Amino acid sequence: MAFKCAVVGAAGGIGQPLSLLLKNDPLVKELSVFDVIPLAAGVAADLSHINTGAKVTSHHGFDGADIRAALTGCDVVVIPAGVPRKPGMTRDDLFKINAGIIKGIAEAVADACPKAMVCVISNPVNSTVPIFAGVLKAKGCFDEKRLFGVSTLDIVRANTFVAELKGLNVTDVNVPVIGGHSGVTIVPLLSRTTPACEFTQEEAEKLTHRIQNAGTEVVEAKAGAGSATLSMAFAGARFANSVMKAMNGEDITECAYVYSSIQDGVSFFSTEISLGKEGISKINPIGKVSDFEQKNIDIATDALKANIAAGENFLSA
Ligand SMILES: NC(=O)c1ccc[n+]([C@@H]2O[C@H](COP(=O)([O-])OP(=O)(O)OC[C@H]3O[C@@H](n4cnc5c(N)ncnc54)[C@H](O)[C@@H]3O)[C@@H](O)[C@H]2O)c1
Ligand SMILES: *[C@@H]1O[C@H](CO)[C@@H](O)[C@H](O)[C@H]1NC(C)=O
Ligand SMILES: CC(=O)N[C@H]1CO[C@H](CO)[C@@H](O)[C@@H]1O
Repeated sequence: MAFKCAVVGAAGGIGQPLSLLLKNDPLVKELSVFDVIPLAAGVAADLSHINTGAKVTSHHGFDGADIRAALTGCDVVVIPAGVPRKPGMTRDDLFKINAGIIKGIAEAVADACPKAMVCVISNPVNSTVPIFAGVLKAKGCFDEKRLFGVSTLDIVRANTFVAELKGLNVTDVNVPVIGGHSGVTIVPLLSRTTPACEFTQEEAEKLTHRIQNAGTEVVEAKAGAGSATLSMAFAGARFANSVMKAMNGEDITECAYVYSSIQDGVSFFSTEISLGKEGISKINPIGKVSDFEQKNIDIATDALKANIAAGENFLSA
C-alpha cells in the first residue's frame, strides 16, 4: 500500500530535497507540498515532471485554510518548517520563533488529519515535540504512538563517522543514538555499534563530541547560508520511509524522540523504538551501556528536563 504524505515547509532548504526524495519513494502515492511562501507552487511544478508514481499537489499561504487543505487526507506529515540556525545563533534563539510556527501547524494537523503519523524536524526538536503534543492534547487527539521528533540525522552522522574511523562499509554500520537532539542531550551508544567495534576511551570521547557538534560543522562551513539541509533531507526521508514500511506491516526499529516513560523525570526521550502499523509498537529499554555512556545519559536527562519545561511553559504562557 502507498500513502499520502505532506511536507510542511516544502520550499525551504530541507523541504525541497526532502520533497524530491519522497517523490522518488515508491511508498508515496501522493505528495502534498505546502509552504507559506508561493515558491511551493514552483517546487511542486518542478517535481511533478519527474516520472515516478507519486502525484504532486500543492498549497501555499498564511491563511489557516491553505495548510488545512494541504493536510486533508494525509497519512504521514513531515515538518521541516521554521527558521534555521545562523552562525552565532543557538538552538535557544530559534526556540521562540519556531515554537509559534509549530503551534500553528499542530492546530492544523489536529483539524485536518488527526490520525496522521507526524514527523517533526523543526528545531529545537527537544521542545517543539512537547509543544506539538500539548496542542494535540488540548484538541483531544494526542496519540503518543504517532508523534515523532526526527533525530535520525544523529544516527546517520554517527554511522558515517564510525565507518570512516574503523574502515567499515558504511551501509552496514548502525550506532544507536539516544537522549535528545541537541548538544549534550545527544548520546551515541558506541558500545552498541553493529557490527561490534572496540573504541578506546579517547576515541569514544572524540566521536561523541563530534556527533554532538556535527550541526555546527555544517553551519560554519556554510558561513551564513544556512544549516544542514541535504543530510537532514536524507535522514527525514529515511525516517518517513521507515514509518511507511511499518504501516505496511514490516517490523522496523528506528531511534526517535518520542513521548516516553523510559527515563525517570522526563516525559520525552529518544531511544530505539519498534514501529508497526499503528506507529510505535514498543519503546525499547535503554539496555546495557558503558560507564561513559551512562554518565552522558545522566547529563542529557538533566538538560532535557529544562528543555521540556520550556516547551510546556511556552504553551501555558
Ligand atoms: N531535526 C534536525 O536534525 C534538523 C537539522 C537541520 C535543521 N533543522 C531545522 O529544520 C528547520 C528548517 O530548516 P531549513 O534549513 O530548511 O530552513 P529554511 O528557512 O530554508 O526553510 C524553512 C521553510 O519553512 C517555511 N515556513 C516558515 N513558517 C512556516 C509555516 N508556518 N508553515 C509552513 N512553512 C513555513 C519557510 O517559508 C521556509 O520555506 C529549522 O528549524 C532547522 O533548525 C532540523
Ligand atoms: C557495502 O555493503 C552493501 C550492503 O551490504 C553492499 O551492497 C555494498 O556492495 C558494499 N560496498 C562495498 C564497497 O563493499
Ligand atoms: C540541550 C539543548 O541545548 N537542547 C535545546 C532544546 O531546546 C531548548 C529550548 O527549550 C534549548 O534550551 C536547548 O538548547
